[in-house]
Amino acid sequence: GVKSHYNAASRFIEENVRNGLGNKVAIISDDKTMTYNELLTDVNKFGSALKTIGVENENRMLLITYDSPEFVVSFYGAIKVGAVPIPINTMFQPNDYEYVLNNSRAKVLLIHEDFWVKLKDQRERYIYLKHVIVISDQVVQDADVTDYKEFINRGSEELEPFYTTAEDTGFWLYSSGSTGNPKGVIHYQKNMEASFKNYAQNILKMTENDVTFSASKLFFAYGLGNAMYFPFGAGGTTVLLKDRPTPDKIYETLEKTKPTIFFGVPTLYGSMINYVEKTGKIPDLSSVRICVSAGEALPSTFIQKWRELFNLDILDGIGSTEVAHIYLSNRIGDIKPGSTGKIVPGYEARILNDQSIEVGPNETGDLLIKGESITGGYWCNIEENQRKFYGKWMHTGDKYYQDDEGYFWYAGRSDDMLKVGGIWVSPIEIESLLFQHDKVLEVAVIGKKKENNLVYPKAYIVLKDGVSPSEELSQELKDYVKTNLAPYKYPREIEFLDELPKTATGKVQRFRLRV
Ligand code: 3SK
Repeated sequence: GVKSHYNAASRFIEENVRNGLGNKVAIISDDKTMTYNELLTDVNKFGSALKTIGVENENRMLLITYDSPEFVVSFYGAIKVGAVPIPINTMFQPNDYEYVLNNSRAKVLLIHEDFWVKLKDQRERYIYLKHVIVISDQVVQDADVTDYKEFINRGSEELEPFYTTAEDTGFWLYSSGSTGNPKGVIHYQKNMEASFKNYAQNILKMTENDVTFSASKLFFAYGLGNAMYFPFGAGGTTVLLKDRPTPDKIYETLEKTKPTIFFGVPTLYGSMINYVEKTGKIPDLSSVRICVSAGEALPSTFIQKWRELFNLDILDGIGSTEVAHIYLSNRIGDIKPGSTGKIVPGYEARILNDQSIEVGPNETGDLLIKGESITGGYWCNIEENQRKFYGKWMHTGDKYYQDDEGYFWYAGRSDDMLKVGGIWVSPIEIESLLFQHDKVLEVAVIGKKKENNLVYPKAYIVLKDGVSPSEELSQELKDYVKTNLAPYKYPREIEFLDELPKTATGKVQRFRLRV
């Protein structure tokens, strides 16, 4: 028989209205606010408008939009009718979008016009795409697409949730791989509730009095929890910022909107600290009760500096797109600077050696995680699924050790992936692109550590005969990466070599470049 009814849009939107929070502000965005009543109405309208264009349960919809009410409305509107929203990185390049559109077989694309102008000329390459809905400040005139405002007004204000169960697909996210293309990570309807309970309630003690602000965008798994399903799970309020999260913008937003929880990544905390040191102005963060960092290990100096500047703690943790959110974390009142803290209740961890035997304290091994919010697997990717999942356990790809007191310490990756500014970057992808440049003979990309242990991509390049190294060429190659891949992937440093270190069989010895 069919399992009992559970729909995540009912849980995260409707339930707040049923609980008497209808007139409460759910979203603060630019100078506008949206109450839970208004949000529910728009979710219903969007969901029923999807039905008017023939969208059915399990059909997929790609979202390429800024952090905005439209993101939230369309995400939950799709879930309410049993369809599957897939938020996508807005820093991707057109070939990445072509890949995810075709790989996901999305029927519908919801896109801000700033991104659509870069894609529309190749529409015939998106083989499964039937409908494009464009968000714009103006009325969109193009006959091949539908204007968001016009679209949502087709829908009815009343909408019954589709009969989904907790184990139906709720949403997908795409996660970058060390080789090849991004992988579609399938999350169930129940997974948002599981990570809300495990992390937002147990660790952050989130309640309806909380106002969240995340510098990391909603299309990241980190941002999606921070700024959407955590605050809505608690009946709280989220602050959404459309702009790029620069330190001045972040401080301005913090002072203006007065959140109680702030979420960032280590490089951002670093530049926010620099900004204060440079300008000599201490912004007013008195509304904030706790700050969170994830993405990569937070240098302990940042924890100390932040305390000195703002009298605030930063909780460092680690999560993944596959787990939906954070599974190892420091706790309020229990922070061991430099460590990733302890296991979040609701998850279990194992550290295994090369023979798959569990290691003792202070021994480094591969970290595996088990818990309720973990993905059902990657879409159409048998090989990665077999490599990554082992019964209920998932290989994180991270090396860790646990100290005598039970705190976890990050000890590197088991593959070549780098975290740059909290975002996965594949050195192999950068190498493959640079290799196509007509002046490049050989290339190897590694993660170079700055003095605070944060990592950036560095490329070692052997040039073709007759090409001379120069500052201009170095800039040309950096720009080449910036314009052909998501810009944050470009190598911050390039070193020209006469040859790359290699084994007798010709394999590049990256470890010799890493020193
Ligand atoms: O990068 C992380 O640590 C992270 C945290 C929460 C959710 C998703 C991710 C990738």
